[in-house]
Amino acid sequence: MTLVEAEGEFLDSTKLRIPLFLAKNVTDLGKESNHQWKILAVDIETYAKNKEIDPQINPILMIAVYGVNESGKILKEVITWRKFKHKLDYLEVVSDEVEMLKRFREIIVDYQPDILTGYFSDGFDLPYINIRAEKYNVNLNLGLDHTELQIRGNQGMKNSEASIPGILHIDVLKFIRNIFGGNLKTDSYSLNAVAEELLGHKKHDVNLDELAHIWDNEPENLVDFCEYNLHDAHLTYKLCYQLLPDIIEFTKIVGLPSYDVIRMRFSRLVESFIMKHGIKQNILAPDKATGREMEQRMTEQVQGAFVFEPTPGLYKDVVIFDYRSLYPTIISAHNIGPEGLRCNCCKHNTVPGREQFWFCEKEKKFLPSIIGEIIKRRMSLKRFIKEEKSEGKDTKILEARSYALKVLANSFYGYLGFYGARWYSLESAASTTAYARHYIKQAIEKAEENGFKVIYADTDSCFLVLGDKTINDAMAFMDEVNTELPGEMELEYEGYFTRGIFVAAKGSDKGAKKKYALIREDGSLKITGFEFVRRNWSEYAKETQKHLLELVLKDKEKEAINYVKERIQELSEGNVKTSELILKTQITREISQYSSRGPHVIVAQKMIAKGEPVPPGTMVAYVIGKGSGLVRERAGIPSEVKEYDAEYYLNHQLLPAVSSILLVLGYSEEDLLGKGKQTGLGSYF
Ligand code: TTP
Ligand code: MN
Ligand code: MN
Repeated sequence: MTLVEAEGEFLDSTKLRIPLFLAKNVTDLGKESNHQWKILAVDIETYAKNKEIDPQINPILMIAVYGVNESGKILKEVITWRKFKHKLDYLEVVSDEVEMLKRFREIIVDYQPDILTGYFSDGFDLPYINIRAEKYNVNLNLGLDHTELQIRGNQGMKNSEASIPGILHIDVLKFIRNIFGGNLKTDSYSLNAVAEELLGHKKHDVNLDELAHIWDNEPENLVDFCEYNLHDAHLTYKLCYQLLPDIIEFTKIVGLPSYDVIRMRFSRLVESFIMKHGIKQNILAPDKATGREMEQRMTEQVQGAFVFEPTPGLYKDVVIFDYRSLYPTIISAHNIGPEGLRCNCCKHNTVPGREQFWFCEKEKKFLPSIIGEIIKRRMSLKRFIKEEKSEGKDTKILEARSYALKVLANSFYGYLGFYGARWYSLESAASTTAYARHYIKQAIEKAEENGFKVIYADTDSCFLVLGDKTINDAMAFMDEVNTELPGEMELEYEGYFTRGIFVAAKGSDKGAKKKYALIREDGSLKITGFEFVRRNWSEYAKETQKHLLELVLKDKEKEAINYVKERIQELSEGNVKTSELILKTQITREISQYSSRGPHVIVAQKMIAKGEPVPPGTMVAYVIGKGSGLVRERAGIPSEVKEYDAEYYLNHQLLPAVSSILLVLGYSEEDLLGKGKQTGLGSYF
């Protein structure tokens, strides 16, 4: 993925679709290649009555391709084999499925893309196409050496991988799922959700469940599906085009072909990264463990991070500091790794709290020396993001890249303690967290010495209350910590918040960990751990919680209490739309295999009885209806529930969503429901 210069000669290439060059000498010019990649995206729609996906039985109905060539010309086409009246200029209607497959082959061979892309094309589009082509003996010799599309993996389509010799196949979903997705807010990696978040694209929805019926009975209505098909190919193209710089970045860092990089998880990416540098530095890779040793490793654990328990309450003027790339900078600064462990020369240099371990101080060792590259890349990227942001540019994708680099760097730590690692070193992993605990405790101590009250700390961050001090004082404290830190270690200022709330853990008066909400001067919120980020809560409960947090953080306590009272009243009087009360649970196996019948299983059975299939993976939506008997038996399909069970929603959704927050204000559930004696803010009314 960089520019190289090659000397050599052209050979006879009649057996190839491209020229053949034998390079005798290749020199890396160390420059970015400005090659314009020719990308072709593909997407298929299949016949699936009752959501049944079976490539042996069900035909492909349409295939869409979308690409842009070197001179900017767009190729967009949908091929189908059902004749109907239409005015679509991109639609090609052929006589049957066989002709469609042949035409698909022809397009790819003519177009000769550098990259063929799809969304889950490893596990759906390409294996499906392949199975259909095999069935009809259509030769899919797409490779630049005339070889066929290759599908690897024999545990069914979902787990397969598709490749074409000479053409890079990028399954965008694989890259998102393995490397890029962690930073996304969406909890679904569907094409629509990902495109919406990364590209800001609006949905183009059709009901795919109807496609088979329309294909059979109302072909004149196929237009929408063709549009949809092309739209998906187009979105996939855009995602691939936009993410390609990131894929290339990772390819360069890790030193493996892009094809492999996007299909790997972080633990393997890290090892490849290490091996790449090992080759450069002439370092022999240790063998992997086997047998007993492997089993032994699997039982071992290290002590984790330090968390400072918060005291529930509402705080003013909160400042957060957080160490930048903490574990990676510790590994680098303290030369952590198997090679420097318990050297003969530095016995005095023991790890805080782990006096049986020490690492060499004299000579920088292999592992800690290479992690710096990732830290530096991320640092410069973060600077760039800041610049772009200040110019008002969208930095979503850059931030996802920064996040991916962060995870890659953090995976070093996980790797050291991972039983399958070549450079396994439990002592090193344990020492990394020991140093981390040491450094966060040190920051807390310093903060207190400087007169700040520390209200919370987790792993590498600490939350201070300014009190009678200023932000400048806090910055001075940070500088003081930083002057004493080794290497690239640095405590960073994360932000100032006008207010923050910490709530009690369930059934306890102690503060919950990793659960708080803060508000910035501009009114934006930073919320961690509250229920409204989870999906088994109704929109109504989530919305109430979020709005309540906002009011409380904006110092509108009286309004907050009134708001909750209004919501309770509205809910109790049956005035909430059932669409806001929908609960969702995913079905993970065949319904017949469920022994316990939760509400989602009961509703799934109702759906099946109505002729609507519920295969594993379906998200079942339901509402708890009013009536007598068990709650789960009153769960119904949302559109069929006339009256919801207000008491259920009050006790299991609304109150649990708000009570811990109100407790901080000195208000109990009884107070709200007007039952017991009012305390605390009750005096306002
Ligand atoms: P973070 O502060 O989230 O990460 P960071 O310090 O590496 O990077 P940043 O510059 O964005 O602050 O977490 C602190 C440490 O916790 C991190 O260095 C390693 C560990 N950690 C993991 O092991 N796995 C994870 O998924 C995360 C988020 C952190
Ligand atoms: Mn950090
Ligand atoms: Mn942190």
